[in-house]
Amino acid sequence: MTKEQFVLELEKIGAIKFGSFTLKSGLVSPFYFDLRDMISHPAILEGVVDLLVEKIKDMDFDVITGIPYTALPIASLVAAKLRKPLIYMRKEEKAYGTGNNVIGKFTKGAKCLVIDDLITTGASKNETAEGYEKEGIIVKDFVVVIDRSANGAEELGRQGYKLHSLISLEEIVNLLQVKDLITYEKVQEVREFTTSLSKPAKKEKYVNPLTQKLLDKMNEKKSNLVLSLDVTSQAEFFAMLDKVGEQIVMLKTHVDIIDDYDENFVPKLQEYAKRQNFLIFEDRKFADIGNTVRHQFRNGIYKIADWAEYITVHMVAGELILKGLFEGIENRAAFVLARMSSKGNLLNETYTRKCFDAAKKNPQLVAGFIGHGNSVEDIKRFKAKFPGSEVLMMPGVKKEKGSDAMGQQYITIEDAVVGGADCIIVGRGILKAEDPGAEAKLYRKRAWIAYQERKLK
Ligand code: S5P
Repeated sequence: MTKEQFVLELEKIGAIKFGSFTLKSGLVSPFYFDLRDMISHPAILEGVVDLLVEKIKDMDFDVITGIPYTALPIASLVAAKLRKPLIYMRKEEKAYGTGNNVIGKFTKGAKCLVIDDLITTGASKNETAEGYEKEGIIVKDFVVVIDRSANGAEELGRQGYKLHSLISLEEIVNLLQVKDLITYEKVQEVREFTTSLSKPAKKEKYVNPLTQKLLDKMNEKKSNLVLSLDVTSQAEFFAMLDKVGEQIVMLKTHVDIIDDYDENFVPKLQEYAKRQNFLIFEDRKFADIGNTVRHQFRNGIYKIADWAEYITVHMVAGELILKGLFEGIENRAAFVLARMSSKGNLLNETYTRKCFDAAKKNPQLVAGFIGHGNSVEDIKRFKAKFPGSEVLMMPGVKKEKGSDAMGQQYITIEDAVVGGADCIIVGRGILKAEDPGAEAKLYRKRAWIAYQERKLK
């Protein structure tokens, strides 16, 4: 079957339609493609498989996958024809048993070619790649049957992937017009529609005032180093600040681990913050229902709301926790834990996406996200999905990659920042050094240089 015959067959079975269709987003589209029924037409199925085989047979890959559901049966036929192993990803992440989310046999480092039916914007393809990359599989190429996007290849290219397509929307409309199956006006309408999609309306980007405050302080102090001062006595706490306070843009506290906390602690901390010119961030990780976190933030011994401009929040209880925390309080904002650094943590991709959704709805309450990643690429993809201009704060950073005995995982200063960390959060890397002052200087210098270089790119 030729490409032209294939398109005409698709039109015949109603898989490609031109008219006026209201999409889920509310937009009215002049065309509608749905390739799901292709599998029930053996001649068409055979046709698309042959065309795909021809397209990819000389490409460099070890395994093939298809994105469920539409592309999976197609990918399995292609894999069999090319004598290449097929693998696929569960649609729901598995939370029990062996935890294997990829079905099929593969070796770590295998290059995987991903088949899908359509590409619209390219925005969702990297989620697929990310899932495989987490399992040690390398994804570089995507092959789609129809590219109906205006700039999908460009979008994927930005994320580090290459898009190949059997047929483009332009080819389809041209062919159908030649065959008198659609009018010239329709073709124009389609073109206008796709160009309008590729040019999102330019909006002034909202910047949370506390995000701005942090960015300003970073530039003023030429530091993106956040010290995690995890010590258990006031004496140690302030002795350490004497050594490193000048190097940091922000101090992260766990106030509840200080054995001899008393009413002198906060005023003294504030005096240091003013003198050494840093911001205060209490890493309290609020996670309860709105009414409870409201009190945990304002009341009790620590009265965190009185002195910490930035706090951490787990979104596990739902986004109304933000209302509970901040209602009636000004000049305070959250860093939402969208990913964690600890081994085996339960924050999966769906959870991360929900954190972004919650922030999108409450931009005035969220200054940034806490996140981590296992490589520069991994962090880049995570950061690319931030809903607005939030900052990425990254713990689990040391001079060398590694881990501790209690699940903490470290990546290097440069990997963190090149990937997208705006600030690095460092605890033991500095606290346990022989000369914490000198070590803080070194972390500060390396992180700041990496940050400047990233911004130049
Ligand atoms: O995912 C996370 C989130 C946070 S806020 N992983 C983390 O390690 N943290 C915090 O960063 C953690 O509570 C600790 O205070 C700091 C890392 O300390 P380090 O000694 O391992 O550098």
